[in-house]
Amino acid sequence: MRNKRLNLFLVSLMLLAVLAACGDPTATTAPAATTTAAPVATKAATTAPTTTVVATTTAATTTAAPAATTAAAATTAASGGNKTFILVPKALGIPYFDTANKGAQEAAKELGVTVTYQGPATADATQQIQLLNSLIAQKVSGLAISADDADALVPVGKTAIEQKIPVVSWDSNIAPGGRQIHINQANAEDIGRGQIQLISKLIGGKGKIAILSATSTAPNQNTWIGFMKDELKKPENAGLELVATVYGDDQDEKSYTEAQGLMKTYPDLKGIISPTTVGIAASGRAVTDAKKIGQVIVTGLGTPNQMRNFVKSGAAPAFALWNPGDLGYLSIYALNAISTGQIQGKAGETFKAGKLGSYTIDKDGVVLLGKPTVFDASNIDTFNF
Ligand code: RAM
Repeated sequence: MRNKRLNLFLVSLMLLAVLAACGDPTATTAPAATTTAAPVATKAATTAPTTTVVATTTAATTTAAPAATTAAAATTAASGGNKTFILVPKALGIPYFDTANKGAQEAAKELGVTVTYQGPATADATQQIQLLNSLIAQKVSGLAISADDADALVPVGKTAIEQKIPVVSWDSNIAPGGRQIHINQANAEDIGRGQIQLISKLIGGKGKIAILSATSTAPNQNTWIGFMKDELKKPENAGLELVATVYGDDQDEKSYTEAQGLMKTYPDLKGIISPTTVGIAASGRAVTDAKKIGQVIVTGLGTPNQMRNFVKSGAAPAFALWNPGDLGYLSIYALNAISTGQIQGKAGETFKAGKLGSYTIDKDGVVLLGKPTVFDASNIDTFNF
């Protein structure tokens, strides 16, 4: 009798274990797999920034790919899709791009696709092209790229499109021909001219200013700088003198050193415009460390979380940006719309992008996210990214 009871107990235990193992795989595996895929890829590259991109790619794909496949398999069961899109930033390890990836993951969940986040260790076009070639060879379902060089990426973008792998650029454009759509964060002219208007307001319309940019080939920064220079030609900006444009390559230390160099070379410098989230934060720190708060004013494009202290201290009283999360979200919706044949990337076509609403492709193949926000002491605490 006792044996019989024991046997029954053991059988029940086994049954429970089997039932637990057969539980809904989409509920448990999919979210875990999706969230591990991205950080693993990021960590592999950021902890070893000196490794070549090939090593980075291998690390990212060997570790991220199986997880991504699991997620894809799980979502296939739930929604009938099995696409894996890749969100490619200019470089890994930059909070702005990490936030874009968060938005991309949100879109992926809504669309029932997988998005992995893979990029070069530094903002370098050659490394980015190597990575893209490897992703094409893996036959991924689509590429969303923030380009390190507009023209250098055209051939690789063309190859992908020829192989039926849709390509959108976002944030930093690939020249037409190398992508089907470009997702632009905001009107480039407004961004560029707005930067000069902002510094003029902050330093009272008079004095020496310098630009601390990202890399010298960065398509987005170069376009904005073009408009800044044009804005400086206006009579109302005659009091502003642009003395230098330097490049911190979207690397924190290099940007910091460049900001220090500007203050040394131009002791009477009044302002630094840094149209890059990496450069503006490094400039804020350099001005603070040099005890030049109020003497050298920093502005540009930054993330509220990185700039909050500099706004409060007065090192960077105001700056601008859009929501990078929305940019990543919209990019994945656009890529999915091409991938599913809803649109081909032609002017006038319209697609839906979840919570953001409908978007239309303009005559240049560009989709515009919206308008930038100016952050200052009055609103900085209401933003968290
Ligand atoms: C950096 C990158 C990115 C740019 C922002 C403003 O994060 O250079 O391309 O859009 O700054």
